[in-house]
Amino acid sequence: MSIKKYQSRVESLREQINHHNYQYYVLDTPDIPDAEYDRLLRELQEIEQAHPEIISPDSPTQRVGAKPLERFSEIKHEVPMLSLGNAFNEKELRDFDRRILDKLEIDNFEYVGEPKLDGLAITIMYRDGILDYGATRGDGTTGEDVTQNIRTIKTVPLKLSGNGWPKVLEVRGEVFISHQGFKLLNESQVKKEEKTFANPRNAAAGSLRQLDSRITATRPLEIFFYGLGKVDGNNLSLSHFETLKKLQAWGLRISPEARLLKNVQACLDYYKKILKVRDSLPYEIDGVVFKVNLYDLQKKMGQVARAPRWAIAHKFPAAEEMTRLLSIDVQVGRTGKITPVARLEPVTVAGVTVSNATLHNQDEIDRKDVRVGDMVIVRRAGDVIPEVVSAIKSKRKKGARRYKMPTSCPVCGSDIVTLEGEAHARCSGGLYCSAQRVEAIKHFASRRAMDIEGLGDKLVEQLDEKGLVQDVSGLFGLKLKQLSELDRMGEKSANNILLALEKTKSTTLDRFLFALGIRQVGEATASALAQHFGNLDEIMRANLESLVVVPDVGPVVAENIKQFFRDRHNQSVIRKLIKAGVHWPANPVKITNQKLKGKTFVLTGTLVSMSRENAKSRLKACGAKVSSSVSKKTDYVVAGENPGSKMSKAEALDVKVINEKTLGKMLVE
Ligand code: I6G
Repeated sequence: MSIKKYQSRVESLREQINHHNYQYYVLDTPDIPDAEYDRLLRELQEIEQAHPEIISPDSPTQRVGAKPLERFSEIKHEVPMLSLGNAFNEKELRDFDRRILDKLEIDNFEYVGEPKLDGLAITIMYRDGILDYGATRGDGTTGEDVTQNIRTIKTVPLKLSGNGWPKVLEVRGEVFISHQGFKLLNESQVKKEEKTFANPRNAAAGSLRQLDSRITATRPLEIFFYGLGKVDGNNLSLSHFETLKKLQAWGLRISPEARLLKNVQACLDYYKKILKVRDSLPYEIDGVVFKVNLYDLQKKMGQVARAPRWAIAHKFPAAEEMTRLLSIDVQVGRTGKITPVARLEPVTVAGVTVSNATLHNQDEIDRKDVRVGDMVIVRRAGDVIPEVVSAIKSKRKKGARRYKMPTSCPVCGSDIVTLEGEAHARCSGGLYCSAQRVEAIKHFASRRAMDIEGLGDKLVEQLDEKGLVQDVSGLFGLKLKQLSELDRMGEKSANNILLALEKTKSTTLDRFLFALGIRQVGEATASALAQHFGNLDEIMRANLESLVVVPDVGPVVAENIKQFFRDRHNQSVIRKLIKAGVHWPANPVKITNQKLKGKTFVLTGTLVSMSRENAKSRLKACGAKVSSSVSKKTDYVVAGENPGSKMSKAEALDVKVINEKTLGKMLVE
């Protein structure tokens, strides 16, 4: 065959195969027999083998996997990958709808409903219609580069079909394995005498995170696309539903169950309908997702922490099973919280083997009257920790005794105390208790906190057992020799840990605050604190009054923050961390928009929640002017404690006077 001839044959074969892939995988309506499809693919493979120079990365033959990787590299998501808030019942869904109605002040808008697959979120970037890379969700900001694996998924086009796609198109979806795929995969694992998977989700996760993509290529991974990341070069559409239709036209498989719904009642009907057909769907779902359809409205709703305010997952009821309660142990958490854990005869609940479940606290155990030896009902809901729901008293053996929690910590022997108003008991050992110490270090090193690569839970446990770290600051004093003498640790890995520690010294105030592990201070609160105060000193010095001004911080959280920073030991750890070189940019106040542009503020009296300098720089960051005297041109006078004459002048000139709390809100909203 002449070069020209086989080139045109190759093009024709690729086109035909792509067309049949689209019919088969996206539309679910194959238009040729399998044998004919196989013949076309084989012919293309043969020509490409004979002329390797014509192989292109988007050829349909290029899905077989590539050389194994040593590790995945990281990919930063330009548009963060959010997670979804949950509604567990009708009321919570109606509350969600009400929040939207109130905020948008309209009473007529549509939703889109889609099933929520029990899989893994991924993002795929297409540039000029060609698959560029694929990444896992990771912590929402940074994921792992799993391009080689994504390329092996037959339902992922290597090249988009049709036309009109934007130059840069990042699409998001859920990777999963169907019930049938799971069954065949486990049968094949048994045949190969390899480990079987507990459920389709684990199988999908294990397959997607395979370093050897040739193995991934043998796994029955599938995908549904449900949204967008970064899009450039073309205005895609005005609504989510239109986007879904476009994605489908470009060969990206969307859920066949996606529906446009006219109001919250239609959402509730949709939920019931999908719940009814749940067991007959070929894949596992754990609820449905509702999204406001119009992008304009989505934009107006915005997001809170890491979840959009315009979307929600309405979860299906949890699965429940019966099993025997063998014993009750207590676990000590990072903050000393004591949790009774039920050790159970293993039972499969919604596809997952459960042998431990939480009993929450002594009150719950008393209320449910759960006793060792009882047959109990265990519930598992999605990714939530399984719990013991109730005991079957009719099956209780004679002599079964009520359970009482120990009065001293099983790890350090300190007293267990229950503070007034708290449901949970706590070990009073503080960082003397190795369980708390270890958990605090694990948290500090974790991905969302300081993100110390390679410093996993097992390693932290070893460091503690060998007495190598007394608190988190000790990590930065570790020596190569100490690390390389640990189990399963060579000099190279030890060196990598030291490099990772060095790297994490350069951090952000948000991360650092979260990493400290202050009770009830999650990522969102840590961020709010960093943004509000601007620097650590002010947070450490803040009193309760000034803390409660911060969004997300109520009196209990404020008390926790205050107590944490009042503690001498914590102060000393922070000093040691800073001395070791941990640092962050001086002022993380984000100049994100100019929402107060053109407004003039005057400050009077003593501000308690932030220093005057900080208030000024934050106002300026938002585009406002800060003036020292009140005039007719002043828009707001901020009155702190003991305001001076500026306050009376403001009143005389009819200038609006606001308090610090209102100022705090204006700065962050
Ligand atoms: O995790 C998810 C599953 C399904 C989603 C999602 C979804 O839509 C059908 N949509 C969004 C916007 C997000 N997560 C953040």
